[in-house]
Amino acid sequence: MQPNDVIRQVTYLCCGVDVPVYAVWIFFENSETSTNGNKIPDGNVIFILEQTVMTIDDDQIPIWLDCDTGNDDAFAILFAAFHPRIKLVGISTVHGNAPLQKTTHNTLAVLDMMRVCCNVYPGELHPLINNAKFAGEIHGVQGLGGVVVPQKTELDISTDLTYLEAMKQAIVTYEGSICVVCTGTLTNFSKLLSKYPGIDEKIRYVSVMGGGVGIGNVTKYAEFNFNADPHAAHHVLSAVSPRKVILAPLNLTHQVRATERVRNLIYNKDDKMKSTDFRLFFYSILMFYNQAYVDKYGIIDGPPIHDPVAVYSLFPFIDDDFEKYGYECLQTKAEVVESGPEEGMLVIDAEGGNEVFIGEKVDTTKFWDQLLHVLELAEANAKRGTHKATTSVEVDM
Ligand SMILES: [Ca+2]
Repeated sequence: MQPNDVIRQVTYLCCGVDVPVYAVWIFFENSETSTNGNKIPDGNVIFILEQTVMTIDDDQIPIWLDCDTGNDDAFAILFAAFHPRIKLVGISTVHGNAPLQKTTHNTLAVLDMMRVCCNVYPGELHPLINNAKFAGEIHGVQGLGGVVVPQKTELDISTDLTYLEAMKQAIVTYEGSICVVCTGTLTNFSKLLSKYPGIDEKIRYVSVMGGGVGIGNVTKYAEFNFNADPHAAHHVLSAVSPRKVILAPLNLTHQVRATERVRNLIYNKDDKMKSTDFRLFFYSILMFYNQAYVDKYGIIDGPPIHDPVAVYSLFPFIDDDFEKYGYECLQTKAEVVESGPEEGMLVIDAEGGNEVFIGEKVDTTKFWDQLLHVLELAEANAKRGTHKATTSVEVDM
């Protein structure tokens, strides 16, 4: 092996349930053989140079993300993977914005694009009882409208465990400090509670994007995630211990709009620093999402960016400082209507259910400042790698 054989070093930020590592992969070009005489195809990963075990900082929050990767889930993944306060320990995927196969593939593609290696476990194909319903009007038929992700991803799903076993292992590993963030239907989390009764006692908080107080988006009464699997939503709100569930309902997320000003801070074609392909990816899915909200709801001042708000909502609780984040919430018993015309409706001041926190307000300027900072960190990580083009995306304008 000659030094000039090494043409690229790609640093992946790796995180897993067991041992997170930084792995440096060496690529070869112009080499016919390695030191042991084996043929080496140009450009393939052949060797892990180094692994450095990362320890969790006291200030970091271990998070398991359960998502149905559509356009706003992609921002939740970005936020969870790169916010310095967060250690993303694993991801499970679920049916929701699109069929499971697509939400899983989108998750892998977003991680690939950001050069993040994370264990991804496919979860449930269907709701507990109802037939699956998808949100193609908002997220596109593929679930990630605005971009065409590669058909083949570098990162593959993890098959060493089932998603339930993997979630349990992560929760046991980080018992007492781990938070689960659910940004899709609650089918997976409901199944986890059923399979491992009492496991919620080991979780610090469960932050959920879902519900609406007096408002809906798929029906007059119900928000999509709760409506798509109302039985799972009902189960989660009634089964998780009191004051562990934090809801980011429509009332809160509709305050966090990706306005034109925000969109131009994410991507600006006239600014060399802000006109990269990396930024174009997020801008493109945001613009598709924006148009969907204009067409379906007549919202013209920017789409609500629901899912990363569920990640962000953990901070006021973990820091025990609502004022710092301009965060306000309601603390009440809540439940979800399981069937009928009000299927999926969130009911507050309910006789049933446990006490939950329902977000009412957040300082949106501080939220966007943090998200834009995280975007910079993610872009810097992606730039460190010069990976093969299989991880690039085609913008579908
Ligand atoms: Ca979602």
